[in-house]
Amino acid sequence: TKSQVTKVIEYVKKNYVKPNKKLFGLIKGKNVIIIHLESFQQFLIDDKVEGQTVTPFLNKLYHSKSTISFSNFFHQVGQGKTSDAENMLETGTFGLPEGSLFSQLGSTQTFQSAPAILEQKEHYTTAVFHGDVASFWNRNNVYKNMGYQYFFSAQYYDTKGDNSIGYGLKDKLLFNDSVKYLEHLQQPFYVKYITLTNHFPYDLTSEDSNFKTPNTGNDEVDNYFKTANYLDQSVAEFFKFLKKSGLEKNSVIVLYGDHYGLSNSENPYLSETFSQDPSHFKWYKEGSKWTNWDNAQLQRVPFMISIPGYKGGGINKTYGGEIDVLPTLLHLLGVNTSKYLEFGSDLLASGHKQTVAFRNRSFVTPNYSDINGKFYNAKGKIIKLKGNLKKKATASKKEVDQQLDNSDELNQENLLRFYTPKGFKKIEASKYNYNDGLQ
Ligand code: GP9
Ligand code: MN
Repeated sequence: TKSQVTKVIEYVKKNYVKPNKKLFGLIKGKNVIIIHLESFQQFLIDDKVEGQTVTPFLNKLYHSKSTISFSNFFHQVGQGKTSDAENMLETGTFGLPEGSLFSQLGSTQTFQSAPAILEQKEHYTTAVFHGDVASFWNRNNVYKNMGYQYFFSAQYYDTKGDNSIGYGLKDKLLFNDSVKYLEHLQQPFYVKYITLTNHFPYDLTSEDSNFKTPNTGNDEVDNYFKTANYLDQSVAEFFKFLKKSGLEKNSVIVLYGDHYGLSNSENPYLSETFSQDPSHFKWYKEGSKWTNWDNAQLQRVPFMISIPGYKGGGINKTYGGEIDVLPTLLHLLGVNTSKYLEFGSDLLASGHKQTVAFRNRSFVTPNYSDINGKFYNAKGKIIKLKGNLKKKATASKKEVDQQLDNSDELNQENLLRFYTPKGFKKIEASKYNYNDGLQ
């Protein structure tokens, strides 16, 4: 109702963080290519197993001066997994406390999402490329409500036989076989590639990879490195195409990991690989009892903004998460976000608060974390809260609860029906037809 939306607008206004003046509009008018790295965790960057560098291309990109890379960026998904990550990045709101917002609300939800904002404000063409069927996570309906103009899903590619594995088309083929569509999109375009091959249980044939896996005794953990290496090769091939085609000159490539690949129950097996590259896992005391704080350290995922030709990049240690991507990206594109109801804030702005809320209301900050109700210091030691620290931790907990409560209210009550930012035109889902054979 109207009074509920007024309350949420008040909350968002109070927490709005102004853009970084120097960087606002840095990449205005460039093509934006989002690469969704399926189940890709940050620890893979710069990791080595069995004497092999797991992701050589992404490592180079991460350390490049033309990339703004984040080293303390966390996923914030719930049970919606990939669809929660998509929801956060496209709308600046969290997924739901249970289930998937895409599945439960996506067919009838009012969005004010990135593709619509960029088409209306900056005349972008918008498209998604994904090798699974259009109906997975109800995407065919959600994307029309988000205002995506095109959705090149499975039926646009030859997914037969060995071309697919797991949920669909292999990543190298997704990037390769989508070129014929990409090159016909009117520029500037905002496109998203959702990869698939690095997905549980991380199957991959020996024709597609000769990466030597470790021997932890857990198949998923061992195979995870192989499919991550394959994904790295897929992205490398795509960047080669962007360079050769000349597209890279006026494009920005945003890469993010959508959520963890290995679950908490598999992490102790994973920790057996740490001794192969101890400098990479400095936070872990060899042989120490594995704790929930250790699990939290592994919830980091990459967030990299590759700006070919830019020299001002570097590794940014700011603590943040997927909820912060939309305001960060829109500001870089020169779009004012103060009127949109977004619950994160620009990671490049001085006013950004470094409290990262997980969907289950645990949270991490640079100095302390609340993981499932236990408090840890920055080194992972359980601490008793008292005095000033207790005050700060209580304030952080309140911040997390308010951020999630307001986002949940907006989504569960579909409050954007009652609030249209000045200058924003409501999205007309009926305008879009993805020729996917679905209704
Ligand atoms: C399939 C894929 C699912 O379309 O996106 O990924 P998940 O949600 O299982 O991480
Ligand atoms: Mn996923």
